[in-house]
Amino acid sequence: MNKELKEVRILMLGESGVGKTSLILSLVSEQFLDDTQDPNFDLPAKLEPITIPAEVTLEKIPGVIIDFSFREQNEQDLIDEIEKSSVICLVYSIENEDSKHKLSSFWLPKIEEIEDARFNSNSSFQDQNQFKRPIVLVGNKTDTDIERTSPTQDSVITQLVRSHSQIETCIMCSAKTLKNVPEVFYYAQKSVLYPTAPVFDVDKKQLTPLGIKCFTRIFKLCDMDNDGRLNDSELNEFQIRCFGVRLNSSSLQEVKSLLALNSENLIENEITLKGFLHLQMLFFKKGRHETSWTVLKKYGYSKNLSLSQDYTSINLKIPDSCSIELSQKCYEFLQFLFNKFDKNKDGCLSQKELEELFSVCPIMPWGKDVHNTVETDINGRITYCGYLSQWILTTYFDIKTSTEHLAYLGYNNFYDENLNSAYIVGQKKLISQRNKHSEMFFYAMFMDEKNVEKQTAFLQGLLGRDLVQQAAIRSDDITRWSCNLVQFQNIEKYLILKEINSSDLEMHEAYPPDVVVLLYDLTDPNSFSFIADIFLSVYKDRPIPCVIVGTKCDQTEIEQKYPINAEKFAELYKLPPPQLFSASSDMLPSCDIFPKLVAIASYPKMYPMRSQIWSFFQRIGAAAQAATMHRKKARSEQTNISSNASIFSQLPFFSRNQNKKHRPGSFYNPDSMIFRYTFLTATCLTMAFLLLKLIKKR
Ligand SMILES: Nc1nc2c(ncn2[C@@H]2O[C@H](COP(=O)(O)OP(=O)(O)OP(=O)(O)O)[C@@H](O)[C@H]2O)c(=O)[nH]1
Ligand SMILES: [Mg+2]
Repeated sequence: MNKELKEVRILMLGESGVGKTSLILSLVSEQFLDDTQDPNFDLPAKLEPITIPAEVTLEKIPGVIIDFSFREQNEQDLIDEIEKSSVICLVYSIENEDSKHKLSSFWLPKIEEIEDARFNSNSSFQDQNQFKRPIVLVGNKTDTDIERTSPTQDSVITQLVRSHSQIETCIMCSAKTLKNVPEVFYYAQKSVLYPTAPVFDVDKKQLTPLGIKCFTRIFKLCDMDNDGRLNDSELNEFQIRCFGVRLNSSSLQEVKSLLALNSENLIENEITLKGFLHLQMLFFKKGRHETSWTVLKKYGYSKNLSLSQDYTSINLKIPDSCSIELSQKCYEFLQFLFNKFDKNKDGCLSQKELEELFSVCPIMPWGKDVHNTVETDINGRITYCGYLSQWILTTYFDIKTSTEHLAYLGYNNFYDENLNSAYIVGQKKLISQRNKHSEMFFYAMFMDEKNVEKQTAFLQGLLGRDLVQQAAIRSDDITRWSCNLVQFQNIEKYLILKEINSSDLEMHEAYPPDVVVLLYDLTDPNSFSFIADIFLSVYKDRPIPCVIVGTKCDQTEIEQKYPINAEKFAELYKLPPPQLFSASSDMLPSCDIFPKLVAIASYPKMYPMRSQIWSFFQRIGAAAQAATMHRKKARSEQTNISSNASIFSQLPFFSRNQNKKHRPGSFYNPDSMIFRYTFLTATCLTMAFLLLKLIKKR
């Protein structure tokens, strides 16, 4: 059912006296009201609009029949009515040659002129492949010449149908004998609901390029195992999805024998894309437009063959203060897609595989920069984690685009439901109300705009790339985002890093960050004053956690030109102790900063207590191990901490990470050593206590 179409508006046009009003009256009253026989009856020039109730129409969409008469109306009325109509019934009388010739000399050019003016005034029509409204040619008064009852007998009419693609069909009828009168209105409705022109080229007798594109997408979505063919089970699923019934074996055989006429239509008894397109073409050739249109509509297409608004959008109430996240169902769909297109099963999507995955979308949505935004393997192929990261990023910042892509990729048909279930209304954007169990977090970074390379280093650090790897990135492909899965204790979160500068401060309102990272360059003496000023002017009084991070910690630190140093500054404003970061290949990238950011964002309510909390934990020596997920080594070294542990015991030991030489990827963490010693001592003491108790009892 086409929800976008509220009614089918049928406009009756043609020369005066051809029988437009009579046809409508004959349909409604089921009898011919003959004004020539009854001197007391005068046919009105024009009837009021007549409604055809939804119950008796195709697809339960009501119809409205509009009469037109130049006896009462003028040219402007004609323009207005044509613009409002869905279909035009262009009537001529077979007993009146002039009414037939006026079709080509006046009516068809006039309609075309009005359509063209509409197209030119709204260029988006052409962009969206909007199509001109269909025309049904109606030859009335067949009762006057019983020899001429078929339009094919008339060379003028045959020629007109050939030369005007807008003419959907031609039908002969008689208002007097009621012959074919209901059919006139049935075909008019049909031409609106199942139009030929967008899908099938009548002249060439083949599918239009746009029709081919749409059916190719449908074929690819149905080809669940991505082998380029539809097997019986895929074909049956398609059949059930579109028509609600299975294909019985004899109909299946019938379809296949029809296709077998061309060897390219079937391979090993399975239907190829060529065969599928051939089948759709046959439906149009045989006038079974509704069969193909049922398929097209099921896969989201509206009558101009663009995906309908209903199919590509969501209808969810998202309070201003809330963000939206991908649902479990959506993750499962994305996982299915990944597996379907990861043909060589190497756990990564190569550029070719990625292009195939998105080949059902109008354009390839992920540019080259995606390789520098999310995790890839050493050959630059996107890993599963990287693939999900990019979806999360797009969803967070551009839900409309993300939703459209899901629609093109067939989410609606995969689950046979709309896109609402692809999302959950997520965490509160306000930091104080945020739910710590949300799927992901968002971090903003703030940096000195003059030092662009620092930002890239930090963004790429999240992806585990050192300076050597970063040097290979082309300047055009440098991004201002990155996203990766980060693990902090037993919490796994996608961490989004967004680089901002002083001109992007309004980002805070639209996408409030969980944590602001203030980066300064340890080797630039003016660097700290910049972020200190930013903190004091922008963040001091905001409830957003801020972390100061000194970059290039592999180099010799130079004293900053600022009255107090970073540690004192952090202490004064109750910030966590400043952290260090280096992207140098012989040091890190020092990825331990990223789990710490997750830790802060996980417990934002602790933030107002700021440094007291951290110093308290420093004193008691509680420690937690944190590591980024994308390093497998880190996984195996991970300490298992009970998920029932109190919120306090989960807080990371947040001392400044000293400028120690770490083996790349080893994630050696002095904090976790303290934890282990504490744990060992506590265990020994408990055991000694139990032993003493036992001895005493005896
Ligand atoms: N024999 C015959 N006469 C018809 C038929 N349909 C209409 N007429 C007659 O043709 C004449 C014109 O019919 P109308 O229905 O008024 O024609 P119209 O197209 O509405 O004309 P305008 O309102 O002037 O534009 C009337 O006398 C009708 O009785 C038909 O099927 N057969
Ligand atoms: Mg009339």
